[in-house]
Amino acid sequence: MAIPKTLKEKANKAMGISAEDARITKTYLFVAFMALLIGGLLGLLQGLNRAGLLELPSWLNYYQVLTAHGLLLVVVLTAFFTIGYFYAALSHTLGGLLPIVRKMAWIGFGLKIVGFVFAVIPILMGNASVMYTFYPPMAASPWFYIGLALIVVGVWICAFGAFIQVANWRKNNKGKHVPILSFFATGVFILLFFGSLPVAIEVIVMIIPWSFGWVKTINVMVARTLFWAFGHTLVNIWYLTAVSAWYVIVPKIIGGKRWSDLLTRIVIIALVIMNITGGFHHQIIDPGISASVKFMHVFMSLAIGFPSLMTAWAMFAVFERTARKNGGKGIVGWYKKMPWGDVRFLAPFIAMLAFIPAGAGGIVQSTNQLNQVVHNTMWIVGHFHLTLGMSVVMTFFGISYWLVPYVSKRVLTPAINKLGVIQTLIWTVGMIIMSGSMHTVGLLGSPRRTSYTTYGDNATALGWDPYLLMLAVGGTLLIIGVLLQVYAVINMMFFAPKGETEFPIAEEEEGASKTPYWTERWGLWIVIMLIFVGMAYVIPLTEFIVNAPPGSPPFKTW
Ligand code: HEM
Ligand SMILES: [Cu+2]
Repeated sequence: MAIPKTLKEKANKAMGISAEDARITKTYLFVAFMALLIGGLLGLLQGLNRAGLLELPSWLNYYQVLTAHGLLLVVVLTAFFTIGYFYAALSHTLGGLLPIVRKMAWIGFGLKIVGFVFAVIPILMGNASVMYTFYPPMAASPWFYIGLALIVVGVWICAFGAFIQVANWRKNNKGKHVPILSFFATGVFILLFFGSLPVAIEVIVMIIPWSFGWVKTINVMVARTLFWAFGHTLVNIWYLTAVSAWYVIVPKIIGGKRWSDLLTRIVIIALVIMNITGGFHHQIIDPGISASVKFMHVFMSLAIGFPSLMTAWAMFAVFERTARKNGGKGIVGWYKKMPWGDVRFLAPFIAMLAFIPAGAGGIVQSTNQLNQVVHNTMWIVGHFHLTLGMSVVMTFFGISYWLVPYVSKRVLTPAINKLGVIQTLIWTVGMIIMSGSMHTVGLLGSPRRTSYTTYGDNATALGWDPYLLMLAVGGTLLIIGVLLQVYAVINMMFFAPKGETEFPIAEEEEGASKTPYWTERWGLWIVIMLIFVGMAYVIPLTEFIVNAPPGSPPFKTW
């Protein structure tokens, strides 16, 4: 049994991905980059509007655009990219997808697309301008929420497909460690499943009956809390996906070795265990939550800083070691030996650098007193364009330059690589300008989620104008970046020269110590995670329900 199995795995590695597995990832990535294209264009409209340069027509409301921008980029782009990427990784490292797993990927795909159509029609009709957070008591058409529920179920089916694939491999490879990229995938899909349970309860149990009018009122605090138990986890799912490429892919691209396998696995386990428990840092201003519970959530949020610092350390250790091996000299002179002209390195490298100010901003927001200053201002929008729009998305861009050719059986040409380098620089400058002016104008009091207004020519509001103009300048550069990136993906998917592209996975260092087998005890990690989740949420949710204020009927505020 064991011999044909490994033979099949070897064949899979040597001959590249099977056509059926490739089709899954290719389709998921295609949808992800279409979401980037449409979402980016909507972002430009918002940016121009906020700068006072563009008045939206009466049939296209600012909040309608904002809802679509958020949903396309926060849900569609990220979910489709993550699943497409990790399914390719599972296929590559575990010897090809099982037929049942392939089927689940397609059923999940169908449900997500149908769900998206259900959600988008009410948005287009102006019946769902509730933004991607859809906080009650704002209420959209029930079909919007039914669409969201279908998307979540579609994601679950993909998560269970991944679990089946990994469990099958473990059964056939008793005592072996799951290959590192599939270990990352396991962590990500566990978080996706457990993290989306709360939002599924919010949408299916609470909001859908309420928006249909079957129940009259809703408990707003419970709904918000369930949303952020999910929303905060989602953020860290993106992060863990990006981090997987930093640990495993980037070292290979620069010709180096991976950092300690054991410590990498510990970072993954720590992120899975501690993630869901941080949700209240999005609700620091919310009433009815005791200071001690908020403090605990903030503590847990900051605890995630620890594995992040380990990551930063690990990355620079790998860079320096590799550069010195290639003849790099001096305390910092070794940086000259890095492959700066290779977009597969440059994009994720800048993404990592962006995480330094992005993480620092996150610590600011998690601090009670500072949160009062920046809450619901444009600062927050600056923050997540830096974290998601730069750290995460630029890593995804970097991945696309080998993953798209890999699944399309084509190659990255020097011309597209050059285009990618230019794209990376444009995106970097655009994001720095846009996010920088968002942070600044937020500190000056400009609110987020507010279309252009001068508040009757109030002096403070007029003082925001120069920054909002810079925001639009950054946004214009970004849309050029979007167009170049989508062009590169389409080219690599359908037009680049045929050929084999490698799935780059770095080896462990020679003489690395053996990773202990306890790292594979996912059952135990899940139990510990659930204990943490219980600690964080049982008491406040019980209080919200037992001492509930009067519930709220639905409101259409737009
Ligand atoms: C062409 C590039 C982009 C431009 C010009 C742009 C611009 C903007 C602007 C002006 C806002 C609204 C500010 C407000 O009124 O609150 C916004 C919101 C947002 N953007 Fe972007 N953005 C771009 C790309 C992205 C990307 C790549 C992502 C994530 C992957 C992203 C995620 C978001 C999110 C989550 C919101 C918040 C929506 C809400 O508050 O409901 N954006 N963007
Ligand atoms: Cu968070």
